[in-house]
Amino acid sequence: MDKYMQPEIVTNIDEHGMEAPPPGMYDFVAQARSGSDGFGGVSDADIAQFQALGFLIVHNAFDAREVELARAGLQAAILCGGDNISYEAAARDNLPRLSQAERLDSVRKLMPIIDSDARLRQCAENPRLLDVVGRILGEQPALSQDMALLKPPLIGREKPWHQDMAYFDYPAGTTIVGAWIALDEALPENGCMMLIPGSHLEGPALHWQRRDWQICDTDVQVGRSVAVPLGPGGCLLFHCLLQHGTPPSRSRRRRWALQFHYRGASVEPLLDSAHRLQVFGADGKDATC
Ligand SMILES: O=C(O)CCC(=O)C(=O)O
Repeated sequence: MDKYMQPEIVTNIDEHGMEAPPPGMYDFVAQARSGSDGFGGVSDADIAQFQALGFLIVHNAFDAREVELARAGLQAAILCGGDNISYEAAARDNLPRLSQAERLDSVRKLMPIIDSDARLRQCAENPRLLDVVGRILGEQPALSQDMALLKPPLIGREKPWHQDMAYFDYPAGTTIVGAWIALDEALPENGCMMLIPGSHLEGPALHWQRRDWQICDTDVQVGRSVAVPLGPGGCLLFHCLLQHGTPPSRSRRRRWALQFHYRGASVEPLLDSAHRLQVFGADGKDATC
């Protein structure tokens, strides 16, 4: 059908009653594939690329055995059923009736994770990862947040476009490095990362409470968006002001990932969110969404 003949979309509520992103929110102009091979292959030019573009891809950052251990750790943490687990809305009402296999494909997020299983802590404390993050930060890294982000087949929702710094309470100018580690192949169709190269140099964007705490859909420059497909064990390192998000899953393939955030060890968090909300929130500003 000619695209101009398509019926007007009258609702953006998906079949699970959740608000879906507007069409085109996760279109992309390119796929970023070039990166270093292993943390040991990260050169000074790669670190300079991180500073210029706000991200760095490390393929094969974790080997197959390390990925298997992390998956097993995550599986054990899910089946323990701790209160660090958030489920996809589409599965929440059915939890008591789900088999173990179905339960594994109903989880959206676990946070925190490193105290749930030693195999997950080992990923966060991987010396090769810490060495590269330390080179980016210019000082010894300290872990400031740890989580697992799961995109269950077909029901995995989007993570709307945002900047991670809009979630963190640190003094202005603090750099936090995110490490997003794929435990499955991550592709556009099962929810790989999408990002806007260089957007970390454009400063804080206003965030709004909409489908999530997010950048206004109409403020996202989708025409600059780049998808970052990764193989299992691949790692995306990214700056805390880089605009990014992940699309809903439209695939039968699960997408599990770990995400760790590191600050410089000398940086102390702020005691409340007043500064963050003043910078990233719209209150008192002449802005609409
Ligand atoms: O893994 C995802 O789906 C979203 C990750 C992300 O952007 C975040 O949690 O900040």
